[in-house]
Amino acid sequence: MKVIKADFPILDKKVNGRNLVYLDSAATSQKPKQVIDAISDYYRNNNANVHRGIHTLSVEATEAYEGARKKVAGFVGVKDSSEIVFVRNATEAINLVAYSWGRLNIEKGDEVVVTVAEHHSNFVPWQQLAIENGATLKIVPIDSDGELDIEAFEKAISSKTKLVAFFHVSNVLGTINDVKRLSTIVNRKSKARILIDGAQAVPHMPVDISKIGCDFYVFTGHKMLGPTGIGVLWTRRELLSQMPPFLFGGEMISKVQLAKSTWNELPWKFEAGTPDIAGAVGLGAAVDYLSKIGMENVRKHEIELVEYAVKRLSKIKDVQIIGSLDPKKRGGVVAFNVDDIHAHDVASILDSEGIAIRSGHHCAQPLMEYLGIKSAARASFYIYNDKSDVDKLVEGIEKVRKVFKR
Ligand code: C6P
Repeated sequence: MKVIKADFPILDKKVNGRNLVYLDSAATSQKPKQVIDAISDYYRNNNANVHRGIHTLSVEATEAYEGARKKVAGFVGVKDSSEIVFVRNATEAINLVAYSWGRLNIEKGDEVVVTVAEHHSNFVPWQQLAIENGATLKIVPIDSDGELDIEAFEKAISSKTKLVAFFHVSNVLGTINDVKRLSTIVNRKSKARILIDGAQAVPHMPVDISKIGCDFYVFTGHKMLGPTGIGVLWTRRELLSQMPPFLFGGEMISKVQLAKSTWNELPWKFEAGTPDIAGAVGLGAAVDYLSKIGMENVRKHEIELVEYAVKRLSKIKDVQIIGSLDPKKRGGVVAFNVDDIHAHDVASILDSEGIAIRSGHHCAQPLMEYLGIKSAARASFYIYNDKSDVDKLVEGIEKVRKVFKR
């Protein structure tokens, strides 16, 4: 894959007098000019509210918004685009399920299964639901290689299980779950619903939701070259039809009377108020951009980069890499610690060299507790990174060691 840094205007920026080396795409990706231009073009030429007006601009805006939904559906193997609900982000998608489906279906004595490596967004909503409705939250551990303990996973599922929620790709370990295999286990052992958090998967590898065997799949636009403020919930139509609305008000209604109201068709029943139209347009452009490269090529590129990063980082004295060292088993994130130096110190020295990484608990405090660490530094890669970025990271870490006299 050819790395096209020139498509990403922000990569020309100097940070602390150095060329920016952006290694924080797992937090949010940078945006190519094609996405920035699509959003700007929408506001310049087509801006109006959707589904409301008869006038030309409103028709254009509606076409742009619904066209983006079709693109997104096609990108993840969904045939019926009315199963794609636009929300703000992955977090809102999970909350939508927890509030709408969860509070209706999970009762005292039921069990909800999650893994210890979930992002808070796929942990706290279920923990909260379990507390409120008197259900039990079961937490599946990981092994020393950062892989899910499949035996424990299988054991955790029973006839009492009502929901199983797990990540597709971990934002800390990089671990890629075999989501099809996990879904098969759940479907064989129970009637539980399955929710998959694809926030770190859809931007980085081919994902065909129709082949997984899950019930809910969520992802977020800003990590896949799209703008912030737009995310996606996929659910089967049959399930969506049974679920009550999450938010009430304009757009999501069919008829409002003094005594009662009825709900709009799918997916608009779940899209209350004026949606993020420009966000959807931007996400559509991001999908076009990624499709042109090909997700197989994106994945291949990241395997190469991670392989190189793991090779170089493991040669630095005092660097401990978290998770598997096998690049084929992990996504484009490499979390690490440099001896006992706090990850924030690592990140701020790297920042002084123009290198952006994330540090801290990565919104995965249960995992940090399980691993017995307080924080970690994390470099995460995407299509605009190349091996020279890894080299700069390595030089930066050597500087950290020098500053701390290691
Ligand atoms: N992880 C990270 O730096 P939102 O914020 O809703 O768009 O995405 C939440 C989310 C859910 N699941 C996983 C696996 C994630 O990695 C994230 C976001 C960022 O790791 C920001 S905390």
